[in-house]
Amino acid sequence: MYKNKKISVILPTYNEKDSIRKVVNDFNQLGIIDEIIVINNNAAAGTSEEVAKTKAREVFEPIQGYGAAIKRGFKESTGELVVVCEPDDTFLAADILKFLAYCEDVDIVYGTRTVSHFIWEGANMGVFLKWGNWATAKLMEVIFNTNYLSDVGCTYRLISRKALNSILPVLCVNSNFFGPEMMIRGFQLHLKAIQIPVNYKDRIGTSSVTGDLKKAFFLGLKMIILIIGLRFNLGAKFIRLLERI
Ligand SMILES: Nc1nc2c(ncn2[C@@H]2O[C@H](COP(=O)(O)OP(=O)(O)O)[C@@H](O)[C@H]2O)c(=O)[nH]1
Ligand SMILES: [Mg+2]
Repeated sequence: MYKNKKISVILPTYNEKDSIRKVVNDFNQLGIIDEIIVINNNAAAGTSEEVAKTKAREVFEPIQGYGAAIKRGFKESTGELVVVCEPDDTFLAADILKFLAYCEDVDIVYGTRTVSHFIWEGANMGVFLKWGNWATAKLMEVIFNTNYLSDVGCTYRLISRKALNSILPVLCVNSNFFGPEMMIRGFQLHLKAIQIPVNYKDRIGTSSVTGDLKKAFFLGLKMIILIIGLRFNLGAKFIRLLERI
């Protein structure tokens, strides 16, 4: 609970068998989280056994993709404040307190991983990823005239139930570029948002998205196409096409 508001944490999982128990426990130990929901997205064998040792509730989402997993988590959550994070131990559970500090001022609080002093040694945020995320965020900031943005790939975020109810029906992306779609839809709905620095650490286990530079480059390119496409109000057909490439 935060000021009498129930807090839900959503953790999508695909390849985090070796870290998920620790991350769930880290959130649990804060003593303020009311529900933790793990969305098992055809995750690695052994994941369910690890989740069963924690206080989290596990839900299975058969549609593959980060976006599909998060949308399922949003639908399953019951809190007035809903937090999305990752179970790969790249983020600090305690940073949730920083998100909560802003939740009365804005509808959505986004994390950013590109502030140098918050990037830990060994974190997957080298020159290419840092400036690539920054530049794509600047493109979004300029063409949608948003407030200050410095990352499009940070998956640690908080949204209020009221904002979630308005944004959920318009979220379309099922794949890895769900994050920037959510940001743009929020701005288009005039939801108030701010981006704040979060600690970014080395990952436990292997990344299946930005760990590979070639994959990260093409994901960045898709994000740029998505941003420009949504500026021209291209719809679901455009997104499905972009997801198939
Ligand atoms: N690659 C991938 N990640 C998924 C999928 N469904 C959910 N995820 C989650 O997406 C998040 C990002 O994946 P990760 O491998 O950590 O990529 P990175 O953060 O770019 O290093 C993790 O929390 C995954 O569990 C999926 O179908 N594919
Ligand atoms: Mg990750």
